[in-house]
Amino acid sequence: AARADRQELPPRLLAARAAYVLHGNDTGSLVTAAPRLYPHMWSWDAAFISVGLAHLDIGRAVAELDTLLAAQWRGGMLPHIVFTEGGADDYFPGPQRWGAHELSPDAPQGVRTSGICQPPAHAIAVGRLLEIARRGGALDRATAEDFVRRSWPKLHAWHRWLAEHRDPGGDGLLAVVHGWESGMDNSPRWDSAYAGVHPGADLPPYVRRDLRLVADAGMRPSDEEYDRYLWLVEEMRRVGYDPDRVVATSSFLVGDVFLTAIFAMACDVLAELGQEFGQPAARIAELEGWAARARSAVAATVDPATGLARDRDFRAGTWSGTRTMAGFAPLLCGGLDRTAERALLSTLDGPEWCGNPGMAAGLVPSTSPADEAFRPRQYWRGPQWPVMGWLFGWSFARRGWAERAERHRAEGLRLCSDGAFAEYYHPLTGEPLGSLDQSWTAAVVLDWLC
Ligand code: 2M8
Repeated sequence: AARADRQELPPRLLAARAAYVLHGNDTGSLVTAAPRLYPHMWSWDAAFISVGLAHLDIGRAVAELDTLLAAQWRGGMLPHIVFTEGGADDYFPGPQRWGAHELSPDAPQGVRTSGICQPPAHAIAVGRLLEIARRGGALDRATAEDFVRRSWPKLHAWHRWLAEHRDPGGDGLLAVVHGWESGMDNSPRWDSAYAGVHPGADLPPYVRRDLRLVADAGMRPSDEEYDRYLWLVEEMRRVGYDPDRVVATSSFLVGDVFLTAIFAMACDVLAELGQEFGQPAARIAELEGWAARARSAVAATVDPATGLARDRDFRAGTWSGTRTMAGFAPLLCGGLDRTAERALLSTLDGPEWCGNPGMAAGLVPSTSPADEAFRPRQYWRGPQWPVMGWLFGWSFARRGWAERAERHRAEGLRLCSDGAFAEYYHPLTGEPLGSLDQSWTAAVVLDWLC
């Protein structure tokens, strides 16, 4: 049960506060991921944020995704950060440190970005945005439908880039070249792969900014982790962000099972939108093929001993063994046989996960409280992330599990009813952690409420 000393805002007030947060973080052309810690646009944040914006103003929601798409790289990659004008020194690593535009001919003109990507949740957001718009008037519908037509080829190119450049095993399991690409930066999923990353003596010096912006530095990754994060950037700089040379040379190359599940779902949504909006049959067939490959690749990672899906370290040739939320990837995208799926669902409901009697709300924690890597206050090592709760709920609804989807919504709202819109929450106490007024948290709360 939620802690007695937590305030609980009534739904209407909570929705008003969520709208106020999105408005407050809006620079005009983009909604920053958070007011101080993340003063720029992040790729997958923008996807979730656009779903929240759709409840307030369809045109503004479309503009958010247009801003991201305008930063698409020549080969199709959507960059993980789009930097706000002028805001070079308020986040580290900023555009200078990435040097993407100086080093790569593929970087977009007129806007500065990082040189890596993030999970492809965008088509999922576009599908949801269209649903929301269709509940509104003719103008909303027309705006959203026009956007689907305009954005479809760009999203297809993004998916093609992933399928062509990030499938080093050739079986559909998509790889990340940096933990930041997974969006779950310091998850124990990556610990063993990061142990193989050895920062060179020539790693240029740097000063972190993030530690000054959270109440407790222990909520953020360690300095040793940051050295490795920056060393990987250095490696990519040295090959000019050429996508294939990056995959060939990066000392971190891990098949990310959660990103792959998101890709499978996003390909399905994009294929469906393509059918509806008369896009070329050959391209729709490509999407269906990528979805099928991704789905079976996700299922193939399952550990026979635990039933959980695993990441694959391509450099070391090993599977990851920790119990993180990524283990449930096959429940999101499907692909398991009935028996395996039932077993995984009961693991999800059991005491090591959502059914843990000590938890304040029954949302999937980033790491199982039963795992030795569990750190309840530290970022992706234990806290619950409302935005991930939304993704689980959305996927479950799509899979036809309405009751489970509704439970995620109710538990997510319970966690967020304090109105802090925290980046993440302590799973045992419900304490808000990380950044407050985090945009994607406000966005998913709005979608849950409206
Ligand atoms: C976090 O990641 C950034 C680096 O990309 C950071 O720690 O500076 C992650 O939670 C990531 O998933 C998220 O997109 C980003 C902005 O919310 O913050």
